[in-house]
Amino acid sequence: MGVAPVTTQTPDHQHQPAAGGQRAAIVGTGFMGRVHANAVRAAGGRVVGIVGSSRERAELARAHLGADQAFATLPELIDSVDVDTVHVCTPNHLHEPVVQVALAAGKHVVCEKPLALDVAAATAMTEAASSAGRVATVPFVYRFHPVVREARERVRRGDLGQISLAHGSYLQDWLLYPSDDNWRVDPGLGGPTRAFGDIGSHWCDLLEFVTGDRIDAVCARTATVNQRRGDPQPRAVATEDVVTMQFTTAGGALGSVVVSQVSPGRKNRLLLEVSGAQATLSFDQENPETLWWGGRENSAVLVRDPDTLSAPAARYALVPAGHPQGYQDCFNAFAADTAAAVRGESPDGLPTFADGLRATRIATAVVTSAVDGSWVEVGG
Ligand code: SOE
Repeated sequence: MGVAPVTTQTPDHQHQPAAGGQRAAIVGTGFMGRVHANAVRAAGGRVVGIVGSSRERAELARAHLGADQAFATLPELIDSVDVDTVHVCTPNHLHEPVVQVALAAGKHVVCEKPLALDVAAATAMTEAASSAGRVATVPFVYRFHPVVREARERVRRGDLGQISLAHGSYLQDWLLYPSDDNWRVDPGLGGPTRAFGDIGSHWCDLLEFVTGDRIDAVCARTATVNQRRGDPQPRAVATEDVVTMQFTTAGGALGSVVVSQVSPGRKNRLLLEVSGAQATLSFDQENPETLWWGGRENSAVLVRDPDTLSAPAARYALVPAGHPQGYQDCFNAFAADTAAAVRGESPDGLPTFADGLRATRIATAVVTSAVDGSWVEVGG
């Protein structure tokens, strides 16, 4: 992926968002690039350019993603077309250099998670976005399920009572077999934690988003179930397939989470359950149209019904109950709120680089704990 230093000064007019939507550039030609492209268009924007690891790959992806033009490097794209926002969908090790190039050119940025390979890089990116005065967001998109907003609103109102316990899991199976492989497996490209950085980060973000509480210390164990991967030439694997983590929160709750990319039959099974003095809430990302609300006398399954949800949740309910919404809708809402932030609005609950930095701090504490076998303060 080309990230040579930017040599051009950005004309002032390029800082103005296009009327009617964002002019977006996408860096990266994989699955996530397609999801971002769909979201940009759904939010009324246009994908004006795509950058790939080579001109040929970019050109192949251009037609597939419906982008206007293909480029081999980001500086080349920035020099050639007017762009408001750069979406960084590269392997993780390129997030920092690509983001820095985009910010130096005065662009707003959306960067995939994990934001960076370590806390120093995530801090530098967050500070660079802040001093550039640009919008910088991270797609922790499960925040945009309407029933997640409902859960958060009920916690805010005090309906749950004092929270004592939080637990759950994020389970997948796409790396089940030793022949399953991906760039995320390589720590040089994906970072020192794979399962936790990739999907455990989503769980922790959702917990902190819904409860408003913060994980303050962790004690983790990791295991690499498939010690060798690759077909036809297996190689040693240095990143974990599964993680178990216990934690405490600043608000005094206890919790635990199980993270796995080798759980047969589980695809994106993010389960979050939180118990307070009055009620328990339970959210399952694979069934995101409902929220379980437990009480000592009565329990209920709440339906994503725009007519009955609280206002902050109904805002994200696009269609009547019974017509399911899903993952791409979350991404579309995230892109729409990012565009609103670029216009100077402050959408509630928009995940920013500060949240990406926060996730990197937690992931780093998990890695340290798994090595040391001790409880580790998250800090920050
Ligand atoms: C792969 O594990 C992946 O695409 C993650 O990177 C996403 O963040 C998650 O939403 C789905 O699974």
